[in-house]
Amino acid sequence: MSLTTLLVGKHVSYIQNLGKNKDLAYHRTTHLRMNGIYWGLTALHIMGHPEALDRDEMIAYVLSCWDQEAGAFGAHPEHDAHLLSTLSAIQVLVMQDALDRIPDLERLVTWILSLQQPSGVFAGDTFGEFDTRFTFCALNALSLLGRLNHLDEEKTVDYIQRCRNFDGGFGAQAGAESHAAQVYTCLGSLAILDRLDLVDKSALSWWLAERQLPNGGLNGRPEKLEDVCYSFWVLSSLAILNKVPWIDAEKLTAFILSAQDPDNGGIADRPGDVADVFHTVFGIAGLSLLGYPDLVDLDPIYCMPAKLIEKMGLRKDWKALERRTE
Ligand code: GRG
Repeated sequence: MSLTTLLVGKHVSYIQNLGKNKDLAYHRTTHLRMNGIYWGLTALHIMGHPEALDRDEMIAYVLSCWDQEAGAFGAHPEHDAHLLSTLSAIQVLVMQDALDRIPDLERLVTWILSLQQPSGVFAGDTFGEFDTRFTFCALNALSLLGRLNHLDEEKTVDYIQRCRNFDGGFGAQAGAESHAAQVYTCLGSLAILDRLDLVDKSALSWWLAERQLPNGGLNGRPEKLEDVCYSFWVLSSLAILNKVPWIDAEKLTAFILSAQDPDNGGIADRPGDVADVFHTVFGIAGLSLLGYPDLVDLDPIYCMPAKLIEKMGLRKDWKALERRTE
């Protein structure tokens, strides 16, 4: 079947149905539940259906994930706090205009800052794994909370610089291979801190543009397969660098649309695979940055509705493609 348009109605129902079927897969993904809510709600916002999920129920769920011992959010009730779920919880509360419902803002800020390591990188939780994903989560969260001024900026920027490679890209840790998703976290972090002057924009833009394969899809690093999620990690980075036109938009749009499930809705990593909410949001986010008709503008740094970020005074100097009208 040839898929040439975005099946908005199908994707809205797909997201609405996600929490309804409490099968084994549902229970096996509790560690991703808070992220899943953020992915679903963001996709709904970008498709122009922000009210398709029950607001009160969602806010109550987010608050039920507050880890009283740590002073931050877990992914599910009774789970330990983690930066990934904490950022998602904050993003959901921002989109639901309920940031003032955070049980203890001061403890939350203190917990986030406590995860910074002597090298400047952040850990995801108190148990130790660290990389630039968590640095980005910390910066994004502190920025949304209006508390960036509490950060040791020099130490933070210093570590990100150590993750930059000869090809212009960034890896997960100092010395690690360049990867498009890590480019997003490092570039997004530098953008939030207004330190894009430290980036080799030309080399990085070339490296990002070279992620497009002959079938139109993007990969995350050389010699790897295309995946719909890179439509966001790569395009958002190019938008920050004002270089989205370096991608063949028509071919990438066709690739993303071809990965939709025409029966049950949702978007998969690539055509023919099973859809999931992660690839659904990042496919739709990519389409928004490509100017796909009738979608809502997405802020590529915060991966949230652009208008909301602008209203909070956090808009930076990025550029997506003009929205088409046909
Ligand atoms: C607010 C959008 C947003 C994000 C928060 C958690 C985070 C910050 C960003 C995650 C960035 C990241 C590292 C995503 C992983 C993407 C991915 C599919 C990685 C797969 O890596 P490999 O090595 O796949 O399995 P490849 O494609 O290289 O074969």
